[in-house]
Amino acid sequence: MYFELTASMMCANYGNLENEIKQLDESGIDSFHIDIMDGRFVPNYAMSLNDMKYIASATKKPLDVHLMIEHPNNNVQLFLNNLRPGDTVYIHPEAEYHPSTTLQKIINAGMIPGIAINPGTSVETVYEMLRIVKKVLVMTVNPGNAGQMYMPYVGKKISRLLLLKGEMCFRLYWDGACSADKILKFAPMGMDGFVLGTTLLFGKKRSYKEIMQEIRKCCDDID
Ligand code: S6P
Ligand code: MG
Repeated sequence: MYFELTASMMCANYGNLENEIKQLDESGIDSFHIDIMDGRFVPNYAMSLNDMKYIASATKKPLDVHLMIEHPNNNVQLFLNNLRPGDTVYIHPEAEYHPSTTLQKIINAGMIPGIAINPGTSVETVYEMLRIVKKVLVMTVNPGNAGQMYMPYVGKKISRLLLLKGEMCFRLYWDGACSADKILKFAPMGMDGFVLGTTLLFGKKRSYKEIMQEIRKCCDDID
């Protein structure tokens, strides 16, 4: 089966970003995941608007922008102005008073609207938004850093979201500590894609192409 595999660009080598993008592009990655952090909603600063713009200029593949910022409604337009129709923008509903207003801005700009759900956020609190969005990003680690441990209690929430997916018409994605065994376990259950970071793709002694071929082979074997 085919699953969307997206590269978490906060894990890339910024000493040679141009080459990183080229190598990832050629490895068969589907999209580039851009983690924007403001040091307030999460205790870290990661990528910036400028990083996003550069990556957009260096690839034709879609961007998957994950806004981990407080009150995204104030600044989402800055990101939307620099994206191409069909790119995805995820907001965290916990970070906004009226997240549906922000989602509407994303829709009006021609982008794919998404929500990211923290490990401690329950399905009930985002239920109505599941009707608005096209993509749901389940955080399987607390947001803010790469290289963290998977939170096993999120598995139950994934099962519940998978039951709602058909009726509500969204696609479900995994973000955090994505390993081959997690793909093998959760992909057959109905996940649509995975964000690949340091666990599976970055900082290894092998090329992105070699690693991606192995992951694709794994995915092909799933019915
Ligand atoms: C975390 C962020 C993620 C990570 C990615 C890292 O706040 O949203 O996108 O960058 O999950 O992957 P890994 O395998 O290092 O946990
Ligand atoms: Mg992310």
